[in-house]
Amino acid sequence: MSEPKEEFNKHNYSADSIQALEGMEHVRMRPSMYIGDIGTRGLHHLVYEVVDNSIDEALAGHCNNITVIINEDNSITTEDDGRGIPVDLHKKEGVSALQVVMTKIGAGGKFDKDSYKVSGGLHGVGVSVVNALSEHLRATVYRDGKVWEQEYARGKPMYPVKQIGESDKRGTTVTFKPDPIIFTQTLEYSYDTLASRLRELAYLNKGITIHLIDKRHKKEDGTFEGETFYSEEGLKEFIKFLDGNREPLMKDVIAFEGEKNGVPVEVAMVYNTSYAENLHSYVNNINTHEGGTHLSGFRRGLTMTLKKYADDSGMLKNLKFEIQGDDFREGLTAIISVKVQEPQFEGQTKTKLGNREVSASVSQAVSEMLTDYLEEHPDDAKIIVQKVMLAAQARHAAQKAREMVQRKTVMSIGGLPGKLSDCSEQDPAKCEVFLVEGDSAGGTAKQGRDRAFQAILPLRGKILNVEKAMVHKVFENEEIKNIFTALGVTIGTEEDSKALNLSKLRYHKVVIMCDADIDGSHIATLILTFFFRYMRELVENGHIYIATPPLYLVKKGQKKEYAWSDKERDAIAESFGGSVSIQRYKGLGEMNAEQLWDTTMNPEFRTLRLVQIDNGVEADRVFSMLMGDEVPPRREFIEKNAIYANIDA
Ligand code: 0RA
Repeated sequence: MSEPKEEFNKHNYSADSIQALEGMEHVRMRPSMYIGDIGTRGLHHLVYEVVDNSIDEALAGHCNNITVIINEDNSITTEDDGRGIPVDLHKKEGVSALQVVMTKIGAGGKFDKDSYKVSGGLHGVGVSVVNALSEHLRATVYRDGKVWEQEYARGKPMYPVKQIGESDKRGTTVTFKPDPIIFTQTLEYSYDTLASRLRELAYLNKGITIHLIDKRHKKEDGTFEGETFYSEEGLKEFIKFLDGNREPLMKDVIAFEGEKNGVPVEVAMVYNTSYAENLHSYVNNINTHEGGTHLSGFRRGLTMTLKKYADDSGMLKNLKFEIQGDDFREGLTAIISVKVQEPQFEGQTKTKLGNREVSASVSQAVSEMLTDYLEEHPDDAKIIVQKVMLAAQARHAAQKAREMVQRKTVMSIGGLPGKLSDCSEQDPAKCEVFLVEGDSAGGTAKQGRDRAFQAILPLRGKILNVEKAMVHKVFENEEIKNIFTALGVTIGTEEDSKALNLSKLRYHKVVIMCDADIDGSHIATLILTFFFRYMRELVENGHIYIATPPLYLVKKGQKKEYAWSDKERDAIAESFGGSVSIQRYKGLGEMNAEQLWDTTMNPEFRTLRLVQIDNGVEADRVFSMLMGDEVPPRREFIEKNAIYANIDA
């Protein structure tokens, strides 16, 4: 066995390696700068960062299989069958290339600029960041018949890269355990979160096999929980998966794949019977939910091609309305994926593509694929044009309804909904509004609140299911109009009928407060669907919360404590000892004002759950499933996920 030719001596670090060390220290001091946050998102981001490197190997044509293992102790192992990280001496750094990749921030993995590297997470920071934020990491490289290894403690090499054996395998295996000093909120990996992202990656990069194995959960047959993601057809299959709960208007998914002006472009789209527009775009496998030039290129290509087809077909002769861009996208689900060598990301969350040249590439790709499709499928073409005409008609109706909402909001002072019990504080940053299910719970909340900064808006019964309603129905709905006016949010500008104006937002915390039962969680889901579809930025900016009322009150004599789960209830009962009385809260209405304040509204003691969108595509699919027509998948999902399911039985 041989050692790489290098000096490993803490007294003779080169200037560069001292810099590397400082870089790693900086990551530990300012982790959010590199991975977004140090909560559950950042924790999962570590996995994506390593997997991105394996995906790069696959895109370069050197890797077919990637495996992600959640180990029993919540450490992660990723394996790939790529070329393996080089282990030879890195001339400039004077140590093994492996050590450079693992300890130098911004080395990014690849040394030659020409290599075809396009992936790289939102922050695209490289495995060294994962290393810096792990209490322990082991990198094993299978390359040229040999096996090499190096381990690190909080990013620092524990020994020089060494050969540990021989093998004809090829690839890289990395095992890391996130550092509890950094990740103070949670160290537990979510199977579902990882599965959604890996599934997405498999659709975005067809032909790669990605395994997920959860060693924390052994099944009855002795194997572990897990899934394999593989897509033969890429985006076409992604659309089918995404739109599985919607009814398609056409036989086939329309798809394009190719290179336009040096930009690899993939597009897939389908029309369905819904009224929602579902466009998802990616740059280098990153979901660009703020859109950008690739998305505007898609829109332009779509509008121009369909308009031309409709004009030529003569179907528009008797149309009394002018058709607008929006009208072409009602009931449209589409995915646009481009690979850009030097992407410029802009926008609040740096998920908006700025590269000008990409717009024309996508627009041309769409024109080509759509023109061909319409010519070959005249029946589908007719259905699409009819759908567009209906959308134009509905938009005119919606416009009127929207102007009503608008007018009400503008009159703001004195124009607030009668049902809103406002707070006295004027600074939105300090204000909260509780959206409360039902007038009676609304009454209790009104008594229990701190009126200085807490407002109450009671909502009557089940609010409108916006997933199934046409846009103008949504804007005509009394409860929804109240939400817009109470929050001070307006929608629609000259250029974009769906643009939100949040500049007059009246509360920075919007809290959904519903009963802790199946009905309550259904209502909460309806309200969330509304926010997701019509005020998504409010969700993205972290303004939407869910209140968590307790499920039980455990009493013995003077002693009383609330419980939020069966487990907690039993633990409290045991600590009280002897016979205790247990009251189960079926709904908010069973609590008095003081109890509601103590448990659910008082910032000192309550738990608010922040609503976050981890994976926009998955969220879209889940909402379309929960609120759509198909009952069986909805039931299955609720049974699997409803935390309230068992207490209602
Ligand atoms: C640097 C250079 C090369 C590959 C890699 C890094 C690499 C990194 C990771 C991380 C996980 N799996 C990986 N696989 C490869 C190019 C290798 C060459 O030119 O031989």
